[in-house]
Amino acid sequence: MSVQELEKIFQDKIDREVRIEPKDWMPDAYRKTLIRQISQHAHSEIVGMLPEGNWITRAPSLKRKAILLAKVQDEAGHGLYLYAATETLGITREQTIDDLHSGKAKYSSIFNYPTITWADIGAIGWLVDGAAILNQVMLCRTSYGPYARANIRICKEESFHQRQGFEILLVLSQGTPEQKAMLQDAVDRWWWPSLMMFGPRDSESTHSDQSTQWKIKRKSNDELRQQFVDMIAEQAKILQVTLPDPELKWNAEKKQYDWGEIDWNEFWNVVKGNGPCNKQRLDARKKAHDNGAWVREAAKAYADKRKEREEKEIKVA
Ligand code: BYC
Repeated sequence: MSVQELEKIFQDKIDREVRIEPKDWMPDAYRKTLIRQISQHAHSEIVGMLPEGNWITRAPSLKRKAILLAKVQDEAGHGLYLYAATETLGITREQTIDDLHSGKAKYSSIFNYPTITWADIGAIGWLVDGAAILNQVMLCRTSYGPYARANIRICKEESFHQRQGFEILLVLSQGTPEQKAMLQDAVDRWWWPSLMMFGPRDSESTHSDQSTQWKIKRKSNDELRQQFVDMIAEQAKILQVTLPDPELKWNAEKKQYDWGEIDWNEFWNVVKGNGPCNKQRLDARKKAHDNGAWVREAAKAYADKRKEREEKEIKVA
């Protein structure tokens, strides 16, 4: 069969909403796009453990500490489902992780900002997990089976993450003037970076058109961002916080919020590696990977021994 015929069968499947599975034929560019996006998603989950992990030892109570520990562990689990999904596309986990460490692969810009106060942990749950859910709910229906199924599991845990963040902030919003100020300061710092999570404007997005045709993406960067603003602007009223955008205003005609301009220079600067914590995050990941080398060696030695023993047993039988 010619490549054109195979491509036609592939696109027909996508158009009929049939999921693509690892052993199905797929165009090289589809495979490459998925490896890029799923591995970057996995890296975001793993690097994303660092800003919150920073507060595990300083959580204000035993209950808060237990919840935060569970959340950070969930993020590790998400990373693992996603690395496994990436491997189904024919790339090794080692290569994927090397690409992160060498700076070739990206991870979400949001994790390059510092967590300065306890309110930042609430703001991450509310805003960062809130933004991630909108994107990941869409990805539950993405055309590649293993990625869609990983996102279904992720979303179940992610909704708990957002609620725990909102609840942290709700408690602060009913606290002392200092606590209220700490809440407002965290929202001021996390609002714009959260909007940047959805990626560049549609007109600047390099992959969107093709990814939409392949149904990897089902909503555009700008559509999801607008959905996020409309959701958060309402929830902010309950927390009695102001979102730091003087242009934010309900537009009754459009039935959505109008809002100001993202600082795209800041976004690209962070994406290119020059954000406040990029170096610190990558250094921490590399150090953790190096420190874990002996665990990987021991696991491999054990697996080799087991295989050898099983082969011997088969021979004897
Ligand atoms: N940061 O053509 P575009 C979590 C890059 S973690 C950095 O629109 P696409 C959590 C983009 O990669 C979950 N780079 O791309 C964890 C591309 O560059 P390359 C995070 C960005 O792929 C712990 C270029 O800009 N979620 O929830 O069509 C604690 C052009 O963009 C960003 C995911 O990872 C960015 N923000 O659309 C708490 C979702 N945005 O690759 C929470 C999975 C864009 O050509 N990813 N770029 O060098 C996606 O859904 C899509 O990849 C995006 C971008 C919507 C992000």
